[in-house]
Amino acid sequence: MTEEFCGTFLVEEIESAIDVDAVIVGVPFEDTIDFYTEGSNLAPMSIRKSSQFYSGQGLQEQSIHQFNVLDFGDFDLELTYEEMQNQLSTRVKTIINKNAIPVILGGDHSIALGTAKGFVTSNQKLDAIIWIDAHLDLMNEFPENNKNSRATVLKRIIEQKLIQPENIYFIGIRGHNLGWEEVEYAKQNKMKILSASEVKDDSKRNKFIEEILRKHKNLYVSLDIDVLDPAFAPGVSVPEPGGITTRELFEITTKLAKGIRCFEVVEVNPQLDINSITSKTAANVIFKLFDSL
Ligand SMILES: [Mn+2]
Repeated sequence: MTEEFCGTFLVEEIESAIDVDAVIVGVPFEDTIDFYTEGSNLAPMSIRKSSQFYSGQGLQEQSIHQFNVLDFGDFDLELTYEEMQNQLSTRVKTIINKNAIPVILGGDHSIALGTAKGFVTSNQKLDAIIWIDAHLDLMNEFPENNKNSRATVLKRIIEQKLIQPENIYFIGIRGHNLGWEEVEYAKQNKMKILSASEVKDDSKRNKFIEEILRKHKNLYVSLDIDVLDPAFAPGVSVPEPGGITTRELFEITTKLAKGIRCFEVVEVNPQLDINSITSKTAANVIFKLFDSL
């Protein structure tokens, strides 16, 4: 049985819905590459369950309870990459065309190709992608011979011309797990990077976000939860030490909130988690978003 995200209403279709502010969509898709530990396909249900642990109400009046938020449940588990992309892009497009915000629960990061396609085919213009992540996800193939993994997905989004590379902003990049080819690719194509250590600098962080909001209106924010330090989010497939704090992530999403037209959180891996803290954190990022919309 599907348990809805706290503060939302479970629905089986959204075509007939009116005055919707946001729609939760679960995409329990995970590639079958041996390199990664399985488990991110368990994330949508785990995040929903974790959300039920909370009231959803914070210190300020505005909360998820002031909005009409629907929960569309999860996609089937057994979809191929192609099928998942088609279903996700159709759903994202339908939601954006209703002037509502898709709030997508992944899944691994490879789902983002479907999200980006959905945004681009909607009646809204995709102005910028904000990739909040420890990694660039710009590898051509990773692992070898695989062009559709969580490490290559942003490269595919660019190749399919869904976004101009200079309208891509990275937040939280770090570690020693990057490919030199992707670092060069990002630089050559003038993508903007706020590294994890720069996130720590309040003025640098605020300047970076203000520039995004000054230049762009309709944002697609793709949050890979491994941007957080593994101490804050241990349940991820590719942990990188030296990450940002949950508090810093809240600062970032709060500031970006007004520009967000599409939001996703990916890479929660309940199989590797400790006391569901990563799922609970993901649920709270979503609560926090509604506090500031
Ligand atoms: Mn990623």
